[in-house]
Amino acid sequence: MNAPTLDKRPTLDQIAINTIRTLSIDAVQQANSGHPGAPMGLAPVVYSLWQYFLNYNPADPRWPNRDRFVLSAGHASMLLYSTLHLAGVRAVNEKGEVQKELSVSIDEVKRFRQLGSRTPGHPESHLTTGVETTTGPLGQGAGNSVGMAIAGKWLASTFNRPGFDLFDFCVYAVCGDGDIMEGVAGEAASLAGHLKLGNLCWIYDHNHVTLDGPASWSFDEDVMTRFVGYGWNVTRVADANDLSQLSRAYKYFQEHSDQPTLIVVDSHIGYGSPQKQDSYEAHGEPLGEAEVKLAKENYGWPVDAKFLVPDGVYQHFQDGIGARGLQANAKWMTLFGDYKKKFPELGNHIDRMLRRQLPVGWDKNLPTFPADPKGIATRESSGKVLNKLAENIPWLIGGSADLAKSNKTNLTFEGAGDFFPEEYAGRNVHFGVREHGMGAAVNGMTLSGLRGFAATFFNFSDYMRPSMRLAALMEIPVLFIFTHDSIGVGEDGPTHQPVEQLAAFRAMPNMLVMRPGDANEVTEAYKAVLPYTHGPTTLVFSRQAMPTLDRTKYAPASGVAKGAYVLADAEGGKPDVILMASGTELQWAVGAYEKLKAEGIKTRVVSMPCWELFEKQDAAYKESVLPSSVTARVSIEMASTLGWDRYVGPKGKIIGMHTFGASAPLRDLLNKFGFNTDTVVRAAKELLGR
Ligand SMILES: Cc1ncc(C[n+]2csc(CCOP(=O)(O)OP(=O)(O)O)c2C)c(N)n1
Ligand SMILES: [Mg+2]
Repeated sequence: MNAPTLDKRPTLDQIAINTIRTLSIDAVQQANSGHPGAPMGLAPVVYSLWQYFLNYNPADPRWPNRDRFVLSAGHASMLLYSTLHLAGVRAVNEKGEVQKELSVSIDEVKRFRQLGSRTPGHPESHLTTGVETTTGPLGQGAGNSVGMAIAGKWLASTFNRPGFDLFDFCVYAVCGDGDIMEGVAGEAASLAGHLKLGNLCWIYDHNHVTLDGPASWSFDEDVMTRFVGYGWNVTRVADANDLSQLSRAYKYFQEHSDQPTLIVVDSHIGYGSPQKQDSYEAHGEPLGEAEVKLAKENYGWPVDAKFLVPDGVYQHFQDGIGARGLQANAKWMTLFGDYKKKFPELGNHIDRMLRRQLPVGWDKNLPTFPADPKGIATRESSGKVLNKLAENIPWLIGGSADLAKSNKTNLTFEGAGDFFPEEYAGRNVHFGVREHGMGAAVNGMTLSGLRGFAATFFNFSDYMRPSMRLAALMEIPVLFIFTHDSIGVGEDGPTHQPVEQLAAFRAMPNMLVMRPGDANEVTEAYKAVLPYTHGPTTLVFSRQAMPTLDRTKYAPASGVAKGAYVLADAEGGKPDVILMASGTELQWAVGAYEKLKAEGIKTRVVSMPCWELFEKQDAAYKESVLPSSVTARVSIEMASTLGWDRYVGPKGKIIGMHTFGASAPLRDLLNKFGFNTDTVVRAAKELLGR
C-alpha cells in the first residue's frame, strides 16, 4: 500500500484528528505503556467537541464560566494530553497566574508516564492545568461531572441577575463501558436525572470492548433505556468518525436543557491493522512498532514520523476553540466587571470563593459550650457549628446520603433552602442513599469552587472511600462529616459499628482525620480545618453524649489546632504516666486522671483529636506533649489499635477494639469491651507496677 502524502489528506479536521491519534500512539509507544486504542477511537469525538462546541479559552484555563470537560475514561489520558497540547492550553502556576508556557508541551507529550512529568499515566488535576479532575478509577469522573453540573446550577441561581448570566457553563464527560458499568456512575446518573441537570452531557464510547474481551462477555444491558429511566435525554451517533453526526448530537444536547443528555457513540477501538479492528487482542497495551506503522499508513500518515504536528494544525485549533474561547472569555470579563460595580458584595463573594479564601467574619458567632457533666454528642455540637459556618460562608454547601437528621447536617438557618430540581439556590443537597455518588459529586462541586460537604454514618464511609481517596490525591478541601463513630452506636450492632475506619483514614496520605473529644473541641476542629485548602478532612463525631469539659479546670480547647495537646497535667509538670484518647473516650482518660491523682499518681491527659496535625508540629512541641522520658503511656480509643503504638511506645498499653462490635445497649457494650475509667486506671497502675 502506498502511504498517501500529507497533501492528499482531505481536510484540516481530518489532519487534526489524526494528529491527536498519532501523538497518542507515539507517546504510548515511547513510554512502552498505556492505552492507545481509546484515544484512536475517540479522537473525532473529542476533537469535534473541543473545536466546535466547548466554551473554553486555552489562553486562560481558569475562566470561571468555562465549560468543563472530564475524561472519565482516564486510561485514555493521552487523548486529553494531545488535545490540551494542540489546543494550546496554558499552564497556571501555584499562585493561580497564567503562564506563557503550555500546560502540556510537546516535550511533556514525549515524557508521557515519566517521573515528574505533567503527563502521568492517568490525568491528575493538581499536576496538569486543563485536567479538570483526576480520573483513572472508572466511574469517578462521571460522578465528579454531576457535582460540577450541580455547582453550575447553584452558581447560576445564586449569582446570576437579570442581564447578568455570569454562570451558564456546561459539563461534558467522556465515559467508556467501564464507567457506565461502575456503580458510582449509576448513582450519580440517577441523581443527575432526578435533579434535571440539563447542563450535563455524558458521551458514552460504545465500542463493544473492555480489557478482558468483548464487552458482551459481561455487559449487554440496554444502556439507553436505563438512562431514559433515570430521566435523561438520550441520543445516538452511529459512527464516531462522522463529524456531522457528532455535531448534530452536540447541538441536540445544547438545545435540550430540561434534563441531562447521554450521547451514545458507536465506535471502534483503535488498532494498528484493519484486520485487528474490534479484536480485543493486546488491548490496553502499546501497539508495537510494526502496528504503529500500519496504523499510520491507515491514517495516511508518514509512517516513520514521530510526534508529528503537521503545518497548520496549531493554527487550526487557534482559529477554532482558541478564537471562540478568547472572545467569549473577554465578553464575560466585561460582564463581570459591570456586575462587580452593580453588585459589589456578590462580586466580592465570587472573587473570594474562586481563590478559596473564606469571607471576612467566616468564624464569627461560632458556638461555645458551657461545662456540663452530662454534655452532648459531638454530632449535636457539629450540627450547631456547621450551621453557623454555613451562615457565614455562603458557598459552603452539601448534604447527607439520607441521614441528615442523624448526622445533624441539615442547614436550618433562615434562607438555607433545599437544592431541588429547578430550585437550585438551596444549600441542602439531598443525595439520597447514594454514598459513593455523593462522594464523587461533592468532589466535583468542590473542584468548581464551592466548599462542599458530604455526610453519612462513619461505617458507611466504606461506601465512598474511593472518592475520598481522590479528594486527598487532588488536594481539594472537601469536608467529609461522619457520625455514629464507634461501637457507641449501640443496638444497631456490628454492621453499623466502625472499627477499622479510623486507622484506614489515618493511613491515607493528605487526609486530615479529626475526632474531637467534647463540644468545644468540635468548634475548634472546624476552626482549624476550614482555612486548610489543600486537602480534605474526615470529621468523626459521636452519636452518644459525652461530658463538656470544664475548661477553667482543664486546658483550653484551642489546643485542637495542634492536633494533640496537654489537657490536664501532673502538678509540677513531669508525669509518671500519660493517658491519651480521642473522641468520646477522652472522658475516661479524664476520669482516670482524677482517680489516679487522688491516689497521688502523677498523671497527664493528652487529647489527640488529629494525628496528622500533631505530626505537622515541630519536634519541640511534640516532645513537650509526649516527653520521651515518660514511657508509661496508655491510649484508649474504641477502634482498631493499629497505629497507636507510634504514640504509646513499646512499653505502653493500648485499649481498643480487636473484634467487630455487637448489637446491645451501649452500657453493656462498654462493659463487654472494657471501655470505662476503671480500665484506664488499671492499665496505668499495671504499667507503674502499683
Ligand atoms: C475502578 C477501576 N477498575 C478497573 C480499572 C482497570 N481498567 C482500566 S481500563 C478498563 C476497561 C475499560 O473498558 P472501557 O471502559 O470499555 O474502555 P475501553 O477499553 O473501551 O477504552 C479497566 C477494567 C480501572 N481503571 N478502574
Ligand atoms: Mg469499551
